[in-house]
Amino acid sequence: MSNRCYIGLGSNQSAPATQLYRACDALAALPQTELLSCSRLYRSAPMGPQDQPDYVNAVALIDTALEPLILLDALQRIEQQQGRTRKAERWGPRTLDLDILLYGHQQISCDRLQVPHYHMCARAFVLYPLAELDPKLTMPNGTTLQQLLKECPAGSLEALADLPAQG
Ligand code: A4P
Ligand code: MG
Repeated sequence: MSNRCYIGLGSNQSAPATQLYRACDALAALPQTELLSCSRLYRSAPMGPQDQPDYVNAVALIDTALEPLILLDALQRIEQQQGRTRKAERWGPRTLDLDILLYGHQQISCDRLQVPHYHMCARAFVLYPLAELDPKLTMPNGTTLQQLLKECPAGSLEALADLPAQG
């Protein structure tokens, strides 16, 4: 069975846009997974500690037969392959962050995985790229993406470039 999943991509180190392009290629290469679409890239000021570079973010839509925790393992491997080192500092700089935003309409809560991704509903750098991919999206709890956008100003968010189309 396949599941439509939205993946949040973020980077603020080592050529962030290039990191996101590479990550999209890596998503497309995952087993039992098809990359359906990617949003444009967006730049925004860092949320959290301010003494770090601006972030580049995007959202990708995949269709996958990988179970949620297997998908999480795969995403963490991609992060590691792209030089991510986990530090104690919360919300610190990183070469690549891949978050499972939505996994079909499932709500998942276990030690390693919280879906929908916590705080995604109030983050402009998640909601605006998501709206590009599916403006009519509804959260598993019934809240519409349009309702969330109304309560989430774009702030410093700025659209940059298209990610290349994937077949
Ligand atoms: N985890 C739980 N749920 C999930 C999920 N849905 N997807 C667990 C992915 N992982 C999930 O993540 C810590 C643990 O969360 C994982 O081991 C997994 O089991 P992490 O990637 O190691 O840590 P983190 O990313 O530093 O922590 P956190 O709290 O997830 O950070 P965020 O929320 O990702 O924020 N500013 C801008 N403008 N743009 C950004 O993208 N990102 C951050 C990081 C800070 N400021 C930012 C941005
Ligand atoms: Mg993360």
